[in-house]
Amino acid sequence: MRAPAILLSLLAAATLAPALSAGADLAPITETKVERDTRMAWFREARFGMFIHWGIYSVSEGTWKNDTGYGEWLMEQAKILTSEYAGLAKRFNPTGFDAKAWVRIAKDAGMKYLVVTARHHDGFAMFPSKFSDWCISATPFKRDPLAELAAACKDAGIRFCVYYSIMDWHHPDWGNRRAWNDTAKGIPDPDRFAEFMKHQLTELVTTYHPALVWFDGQWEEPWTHSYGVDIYTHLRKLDPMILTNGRVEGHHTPNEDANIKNVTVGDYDTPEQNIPPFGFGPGVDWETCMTFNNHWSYNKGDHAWKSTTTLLHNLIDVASKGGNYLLNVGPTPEGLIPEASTTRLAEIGAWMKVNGESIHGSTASAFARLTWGRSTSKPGKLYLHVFAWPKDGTLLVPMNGTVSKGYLLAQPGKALKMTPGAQGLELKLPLEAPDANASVVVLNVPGEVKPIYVSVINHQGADGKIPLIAEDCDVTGGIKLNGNPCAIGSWLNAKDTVSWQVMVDKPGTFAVTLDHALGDEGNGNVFSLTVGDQALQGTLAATKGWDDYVQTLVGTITIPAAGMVTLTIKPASQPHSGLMNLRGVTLTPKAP
Ligand code: FHN
Repeated sequence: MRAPAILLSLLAAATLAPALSAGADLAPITETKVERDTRMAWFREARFGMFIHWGIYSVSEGTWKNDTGYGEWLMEQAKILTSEYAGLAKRFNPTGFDAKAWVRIAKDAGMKYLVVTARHHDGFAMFPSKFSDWCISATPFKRDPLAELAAACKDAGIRFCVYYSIMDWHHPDWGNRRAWNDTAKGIPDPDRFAEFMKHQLTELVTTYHPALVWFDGQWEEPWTHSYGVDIYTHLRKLDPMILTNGRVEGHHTPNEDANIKNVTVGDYDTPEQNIPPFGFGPGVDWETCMTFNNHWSYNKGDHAWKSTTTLLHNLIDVASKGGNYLLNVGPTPEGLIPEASTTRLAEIGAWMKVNGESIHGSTASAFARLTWGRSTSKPGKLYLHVFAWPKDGTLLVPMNGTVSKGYLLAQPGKALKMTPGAQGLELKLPLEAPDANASVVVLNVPGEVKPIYVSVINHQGADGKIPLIAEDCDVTGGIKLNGNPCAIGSWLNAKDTVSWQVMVDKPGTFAVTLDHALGDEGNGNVFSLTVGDQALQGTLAATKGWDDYVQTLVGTITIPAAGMVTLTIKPASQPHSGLMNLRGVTLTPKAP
C-alpha cells in the first residue's frame, strides 16, 4: 500500500550559537529535551488562543481621507507623516475597555492564551515606557491596558502574552527609515535600536510577566539572525520559562513560515492566514494566526466574517496537524470586541464545552488523511471529528487495531456498535449528528493504532472538468507535498509517481493543463501521463523558477469509459533535476 511522503521538518535543538552582534549576551542558551518539553507544555496543551490587534491605528476604524481599506498598516499604506499620525494618539481614549470582559470572552470560547499587540509596526507602545514617549502616556487614556489584561488573565487562569514588532516606522534608529517619518532625526544606528528593543522588552517582561513574546516585522534588512539570537538570549535570561515564536530570528516571511524552515532561534513557527495541508510531522511545534474577516485591526467596513463552521473546522484541522490556532479580534476605538466576533466565539465556546477534550492537550492525527473529517490523538484515545455525517449512519474508520470502546463525546454513556473489517473499523452512528458543524467520536484504543492509508476519490465537476490538486494525490518514493497552496516537489527519481483516483461519469477526450513550476536546470524534462491504457508524453519548459507556477496546456488524453480511473504522472526518463513542482492538473473536456 503506498504511503504518502509527507514533509517532516524537525525543529533544530534549542541550543543556540553565541550571538555575534556587539554587546551580545554570548553565553548560549542550552536546554535539554525534558526542559524544553516542560517549557512548551502549556502551549501544547492550549491549542487555541486569542490574538488582539489594538492600537492608535484603531482610532481610524480603517478609514483615512475617504479611503476605507486600512488596518494596522495605516501609516505605511497611506504614507502619513509621523507628525500627523501622532494626532491619532491624542484621540485614543477607549472608555469602553473592560479587560475582564475581553478575557471572559476568550476563556468562554475555550481559548487558553491571549496575545495582545504591545507595539506594532508604528512603534507606538501600548504601555507606559521609560524609553520612548511614543507610548500610551501620550494619550488621554490614563490607564495601563496591558496591566489590566495581565491581571484579568491571571485571575482567569489563561496565559497573558504580548506581540512586539521588530520593524518600527517611527523610531529614528530603525534602519529602513520611511520618507514620511518627519519626526526622526540623525543617522539610524541598528545596535542602538537593538538596545532600545532590549530596554522595552525588559520593561514588558518585568512589569507584565508575559508567558510568550510574539515577534513580528522581522523581514527587513536591518534585522539579522544575530540580533535575533541576542534578543532571544536576553529574554530567556530575564525569564528562563518564556517562549517566543520563530520570527525573532529575522528574514522569515509568512509564506516562508508555512514551510516551517529550520527555526533555530525562537520556539515555534508561525504560518499565517493559512493552514499547512499536512502539518509538519511529530515533534514540531507550530501555530497559525488567522483573522475573523479580512483585517487584523478594526475596520468598520469589513463585514467578510468567516462562519462559525469555518472557524471551528480551522481549529479542528490545525489541532489534527499538531498546531495551535491563534484567532484574531480587532477591538473598536471604544475598546469593544466587535459583536460579529463575540457571537462566533460564544458558538465556538458552546462546542468546546462538549468537545474541548478532543482539542486541548491533543496531538496530531494518527491518519495521513480522512475523507469525512479530521482526528486528534491522546494516549489510548482517538478523537474522530466527523464533518460529513454519513447518511446511513455507517462510518468507516480506516484502521486496524484493538478498539475497546467507541462513543460520542456528546453521548458518553452510549457505546457504539463497532465491526472490524479489511477496509477498517465500521461504526454504527445515530442517523442524526449531535452537532451540525462537527461531531466527535471517541475510540478507546489500548494498543497500537494501525492506520490504513486511504486515497481521495476525486470527482468530475458538473461542467465535465476534472480539477486535481496536489493535496489529494498519492505519491511514492521520496516525493514531498509541501507549502500552502500544497505543491508536489522533490520529484527526483524516474520511478517516483504521483497519482489521483478519479471517478469519471462523463468520459471523452480532455485537454490536460499542468499548474507547474520549473527552474532552468529542469528545462526539457520529459513527463509521462497515463490514464488506464491511454498515455500522453510531453516536454516541460522552465518557468521563471521553482516557485513561479504557470498553467500550461500539455496535450490531450482520452478516457473512453465512465468509472473509477487512476491518473498517473511520472518522469519519462531520469530527470537531471526535480521533474517539476506541481500544484495541480486540470482535465477540461474537449467539444466532441
Ligand atoms: O505586518 C503584520 C500584520 O500587520 C499582522 O500583525 C500580521 C499578524 O501576525 N503579521 C504581519 C504580516 O505578516
